[in-house]
Amino acid sequence: MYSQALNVKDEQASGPEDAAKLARFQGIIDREDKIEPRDWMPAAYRRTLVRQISQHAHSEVIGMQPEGAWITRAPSLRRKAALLAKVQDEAGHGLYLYAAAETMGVAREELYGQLLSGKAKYSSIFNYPTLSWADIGVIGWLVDGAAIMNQIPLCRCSFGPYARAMIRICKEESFHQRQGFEIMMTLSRGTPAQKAMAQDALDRWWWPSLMMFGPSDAASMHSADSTRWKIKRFSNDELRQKFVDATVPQGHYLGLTFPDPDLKLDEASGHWTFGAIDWDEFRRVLAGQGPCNAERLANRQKSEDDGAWVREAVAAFAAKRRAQAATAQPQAAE
Ligand code: BYC
Repeated sequence: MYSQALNVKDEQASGPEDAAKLARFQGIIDREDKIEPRDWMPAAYRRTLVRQISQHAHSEVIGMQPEGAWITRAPSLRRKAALLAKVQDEAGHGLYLYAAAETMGVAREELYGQLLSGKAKYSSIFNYPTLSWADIGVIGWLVDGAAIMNQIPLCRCSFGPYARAMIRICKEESFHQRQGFEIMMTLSRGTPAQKAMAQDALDRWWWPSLMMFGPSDAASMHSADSTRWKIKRFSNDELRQKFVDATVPQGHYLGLTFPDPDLKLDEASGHWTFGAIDWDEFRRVLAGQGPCNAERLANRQKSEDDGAWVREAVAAFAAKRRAQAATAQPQAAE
């Protein structure tokens, strides 16, 4: 697989992309077949996928922190077991996604480096703090709900390894969403203090959840290419609207209100219209100035440093096994 990926790189390095290759490539996409790592692809397609898949992987890994902070404080053994499983799933999603990015010939260490240096983005949503147990419910309900809305279409993405990784990820995200909604149901049917906690969490997480879908279509610089290449099947605004339409009735079912005075059902279209998103806040968070950006990256750096000895030990062990195998083989042949 690695040599296939190198072939892709070599081909890209060998000169301008000719029209015949581009036509073949776009033909595969237009027929709804998959582009595989061994196939020729334009450099820009590869760049976009490495960018998106690795940022997605970073989001899963950084996304473990806000919820991980509540594992020791979960209110019951049942809640603790479910939360632990969810956070472990997120580590697994990160691994599938880094592996999908690696099929394009980029080293995982390079991608980690981009995250730690602040060069690569991860989802804006994980730069907000989890202040109460209700935040764990809201993350499952809204954050995983938004993630599913965005990720189900990615199961049909044109790049095979990404599409296949997304199928399993989406199955697990669906469990995550349900466990979050169930926490919200319990809290909103609980004591007045529990219901107030659920409402406060919704108030704080609603707008950041809408920002997860990315800038408005007019400001989305990658959408045109990604749509042509069938990486994106729906625009940022389309997915945001689908999410609002699906989620508002759920919130009303919980007996909660949304922190948006402009939210109303447009009877003619059947869609919920909503107020203006604070794009300045979005841009600040992306620029590293959200409430928790520094903390998230510092924690990630600490894990990287603390794990260095494990990586060294694993590499030394693997080298020893290789050396043993090399000396053992001639004897076995005698
Ligand atoms: N946060 O041209 P655009 C999860 C960036 S994890 C940060 O529209 P594109 C979960 C964008 O990257 C959820 N950055 O871009 C885990 C680009 O910057 P660069 C993560 C954002 O790629 C644990 C620039 O803004 N999901 O599910 O066409 C627990 C311009 O945007 C954001 C994924 O990663 C943002 N919210 O569309 C629970 C899904 N939005 O790269 C849950 C895969 C935009 O030029 N990714 N940017 O520096 C995608 O579907 C697309 O990349 C996006 C953006 C829709 C996010």
